[in-house]
Amino acid sequence: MPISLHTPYKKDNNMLNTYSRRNFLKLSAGIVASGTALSSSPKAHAMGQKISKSTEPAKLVKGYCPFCQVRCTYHAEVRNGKIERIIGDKDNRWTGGSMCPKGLSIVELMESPHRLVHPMKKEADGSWTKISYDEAVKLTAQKMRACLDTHKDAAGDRIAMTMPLWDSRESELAALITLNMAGSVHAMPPGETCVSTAANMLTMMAGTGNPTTTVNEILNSKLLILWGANLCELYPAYSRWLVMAKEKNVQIVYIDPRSTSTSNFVDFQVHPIPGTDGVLAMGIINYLVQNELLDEEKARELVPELDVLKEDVQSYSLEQVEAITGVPQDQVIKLAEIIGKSDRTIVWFGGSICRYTNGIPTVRTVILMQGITGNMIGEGRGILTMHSGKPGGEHEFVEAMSGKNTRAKMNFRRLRLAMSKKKLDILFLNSSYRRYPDGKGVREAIGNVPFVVHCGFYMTPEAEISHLFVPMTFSPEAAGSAYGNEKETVWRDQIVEAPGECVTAMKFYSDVGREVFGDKYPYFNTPEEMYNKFCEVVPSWKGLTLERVRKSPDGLVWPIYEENGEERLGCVFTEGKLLTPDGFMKVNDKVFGRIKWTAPKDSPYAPKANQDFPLIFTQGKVVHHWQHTVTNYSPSLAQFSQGRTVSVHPDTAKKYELADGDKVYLETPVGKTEAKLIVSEAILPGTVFTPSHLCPSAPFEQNKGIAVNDIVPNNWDRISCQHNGVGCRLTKI
Ligand SMILES: Nc1nc2c(c(=O)[nH]1)N[C@H]1C(S)=C(S)[C@@H](COP(=O)(O)OP(=O)(O)OC[C@H]3O[C@@H](n4cnc5c(=O)[nH]c(N)nc54)[C@H](O)[C@@H]3O)O[C@H]1N2
Ligand SMILES: Nc1nc2c(c(=O)[nH]1)N[C@H]1C(S)=C(S)[C@@H](COP(=O)(O)OP(=O)(O)OC[C@H]3O[C@@H](n4cnc5c(=O)[nH]c(N)nc54)[C@H](O)[C@@H]3O)O[C@H]1N2
Ligand code: SF4
Ligand SMILES: [Mo]
Repeated sequence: MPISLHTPYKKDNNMLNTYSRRNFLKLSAGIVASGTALSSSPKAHAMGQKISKSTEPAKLVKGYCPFCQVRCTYHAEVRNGKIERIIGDKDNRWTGGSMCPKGLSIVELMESPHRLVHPMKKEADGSWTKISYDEAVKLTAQKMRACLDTHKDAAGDRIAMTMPLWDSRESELAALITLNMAGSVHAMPPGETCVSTAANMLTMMAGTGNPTTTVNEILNSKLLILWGANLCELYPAYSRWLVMAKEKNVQIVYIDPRSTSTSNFVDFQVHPIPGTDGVLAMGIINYLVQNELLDEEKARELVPELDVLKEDVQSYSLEQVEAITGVPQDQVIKLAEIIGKSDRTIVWFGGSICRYTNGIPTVRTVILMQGITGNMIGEGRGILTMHSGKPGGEHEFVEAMSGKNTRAKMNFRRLRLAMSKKKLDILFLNSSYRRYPDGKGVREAIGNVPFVVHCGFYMTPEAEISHLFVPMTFSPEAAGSAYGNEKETVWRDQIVEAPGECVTAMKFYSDVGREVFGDKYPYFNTPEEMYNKFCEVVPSWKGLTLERVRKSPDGLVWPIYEENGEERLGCVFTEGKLLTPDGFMKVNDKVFGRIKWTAPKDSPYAPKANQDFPLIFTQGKVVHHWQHTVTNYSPSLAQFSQGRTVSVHPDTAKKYELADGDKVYLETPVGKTEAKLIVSEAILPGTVFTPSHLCPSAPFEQNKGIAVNDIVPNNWDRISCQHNGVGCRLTKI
């Protein structure tokens, strides 16, 4: 029998305590104030430790956190070549000077005894040999030259790269230039596995792939909808914006199947069954139409095809919405009334609404909802996203430096196929491969590539499957620029020296490029040199000069077209029009057709679902870890992990005769892993949640675990890789 998905939801008021957030915050404060030793490992250095007795005066150097897109800026106190303290920059208007322990863990990660600081080459028998940096560059260049000589013009399709959230824009640009010089355009951005559906749909429907406004505008709004955006845990330093919004009486609504720390800041939360947000949005639009809460004339100003939309949503009655989303009708009415009555609404998209096979229609419907209610353009209106904000100009620059390339770009799916068919010669693996669904299949595909280079920090699963390892600098060890969620560009100076032969990706790719292409390669000696050239070449960067960016405590918001031009915050539709070619939003799209919702693939509530897997699988990020790799090497952060856990509602536990603390197998149709059961009212009945950060090579037991994507099938929506919504089951061990 399928599990009831309509059990009334009760909020777990003890959630914050059980999550030990208090300890977490205490830790954060402790590190900032004193650098107190909090390490759980005798081997490791604590964050900001090794305070020297020398009287050498401390130096303050500006930096920024390399992790989440809040991009906290800080001053590092440096003495005797070591960071003693990291102090959040109180003049940063986005963060107010706060930082979270992930950012502060950078010192520990840099000083980790597990860090690899020399290039290594894998021998035929699988053992590693230490080599020099010059040898690593020469070996890579030789492989690249051989590929170019053998395959000529076709070589461009035999070389590819996966990209991380880089230590700096200059590293990313150098990597792209080297790739482009070899004729390849096959660089896989992390965005592809992230919020790319939201970014692409925003481009298609509003003409900008970025957030359409900046976070300060929520203070001008009347309603903020956090649609699957777990803001407090995933952008911790942004919680203050929710506090400020509440002080201004902005109503805050949260849509998430789980209660999280974010729930404590909101006025109203609905808990849809995972993957059904599209139906919720269609139901809301239908309700607005049926109950005359929509000014149709105004709606047509941005959405001339309103009648088509009305037709697409008309079957989503309140009964139908409740049946599919599990949200009780009175809550759907309440939500629709709140939305219908607000003339200043900002929607903040979480990545989760992209992480299902029906991400495209879901995102489109919510954007249309903003469009028809007059909430796309102007103060206090628009759409924000988690991870976006990337300023434009990169392609212009890469082309200007290394020529146009008209080759059609593969997505990761096609690249994976090329690897399986042994059609790829060189892979620059600059990310985890564990970020893609069906991690085991991806690993197997990479196994067919004869030369895999991994740039990284530790002996991770990616290093293990590579032929060449090149050690990278952590962010305080080199200068460079980066961007944050508000499209703000920040600059950091070099704070300390890098150990061993660690280099920036900028240096490695530039050195390989020069070795292969000689003087034809556009070589920059320093990140400063490249940054200045960028501003010279890309018109939208003319006003983002290094001098200005360096001075600013929180970065400058892109674009600024004039030298000394004014920085613009807020709505990007400055002319009062969308940036699409005709200024309208489409309902019947040439590529994606009309708005239509289908259940996520392999979901237990899809038609013809496999009833052997009756629970809905979801996973996601946790406040105390950054992605799936590096922070797993921080002892201080490890103490907040509990290993592989799986959370379920008490009703679910009862139904399957499971109890809190039980050891269970979490199993999907493609694999299983051991987990510890957490019974909590913070999650919707019928759904399971497991954290995504664990890493098989983590040096701490609490962080060790198979990659969660090893048990996620190879299902995507047409743009984003999707990770959620598949059926799963729990069995007691
Ligand atoms: N601590 C920490 N912070 C991070 C990161 C990190 O690794 N660690 N990574 C950064 C990056 S790159 C990104 S892209 C962002 C991602 O930020 P988010 O997209 O906010 O992150 P997720 O944890 O994937 O999902 C957020 C919430 O979606 C809920 N959810 C799951 N399924 C559904 C659904 O079907 N509908 C709705 N409405 N909600 C659902 C989950 O319960 C979860 O609470 O976080 C950034 N911040
Ligand atoms: N199961 C599951 N999968 C997910 C997600 C999830 O929540 N759950 N989230 C998705 C999202 S939102 C994202 S953004 C992606 C993130 O996925 P990834 O970008 O793969 O993230 P990481 O696990 O941090 O791995 C990055 C690796 O890149 C390398 N690296 C880091 N910094 C640098 C650098 O400056 N230079 C170079 N050369 N290398 C560097 C390090 O070796 C590190 O191991 O994962 C996606 N996949
Ligand atoms: S909130 Fe984000 S940017 Fe700020 S310190 Fe934490 S991880 Fe880094
Ligand atoms: Mo992301």
